[in-house]
Amino acid sequence: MNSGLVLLVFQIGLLFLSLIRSGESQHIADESCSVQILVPGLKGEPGEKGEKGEPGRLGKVGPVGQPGNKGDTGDLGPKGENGDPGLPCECGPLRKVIGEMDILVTQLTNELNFIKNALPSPAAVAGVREVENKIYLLVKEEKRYTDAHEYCRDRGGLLIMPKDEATNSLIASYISEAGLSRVFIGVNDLEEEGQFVFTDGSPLQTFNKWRTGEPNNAYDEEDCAEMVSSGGWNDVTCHITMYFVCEFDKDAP
Ligand SMILES: [Ca+2]
Ligand SMILES: [Ca+2]
Repeated sequence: MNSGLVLLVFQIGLLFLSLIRSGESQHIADESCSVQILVPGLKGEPGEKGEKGEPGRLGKVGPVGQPGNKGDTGDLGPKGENGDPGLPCECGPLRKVIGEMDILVTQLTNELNFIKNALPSPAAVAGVREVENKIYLLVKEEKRYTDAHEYCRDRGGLLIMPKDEATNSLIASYISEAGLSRVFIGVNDLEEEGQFVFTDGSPLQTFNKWRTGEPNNAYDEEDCAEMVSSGGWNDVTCHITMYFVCEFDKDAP
């Protein structure tokens, strides 16, 4: 029991005794005897808000997070700069060799085709003669002029056309070495009497090798030509048969 409460009880006792002693009514007039009851007062007004406190200490480091999703593909980059100029090609010699080989292959192919086409049988041919751009073939089969012409043409050639002294001499030696006396050559005046032309249609211009007194168009029927072993020419009938010489261009396909 605290002192306040003891004082209260004591004062209440004194009051009770005085009431009995005065015998008066319950009116309490003596201020000195007023009752003082000590009870807690009403709650006061709240104080003003305090200042903001100091920042707290750093928290603990958190756990490692989950991996993020893959990002989108980036945009196309800008065009790069032009490269440096290339070095000069040093394959000129190689190209030259290849070019020479191409020429050689073409020549061999042509000659092989010629051999396959032109040689009916080894016994029928007395061998071939060759110059820079021509191959000459003596065919030891007796044929009429037009048949001899077709024989050569079917194999990619023509009856021999001696258009200069060198060619004429070559063919003449070819004939004599084969032991022959005459062959058909590609000269005729079938189109117009007296106007001799080569079998390619070109006229005889600066060169011919007519023997003395020829062409004489004997019996009015000599429209074809032969070469004798001396190299001289003579017009003869086209209907007789004899050996003949074909010529082939090496450049022909
Ligand atoms: Ca004639
Ligand atoms: Ca004649």
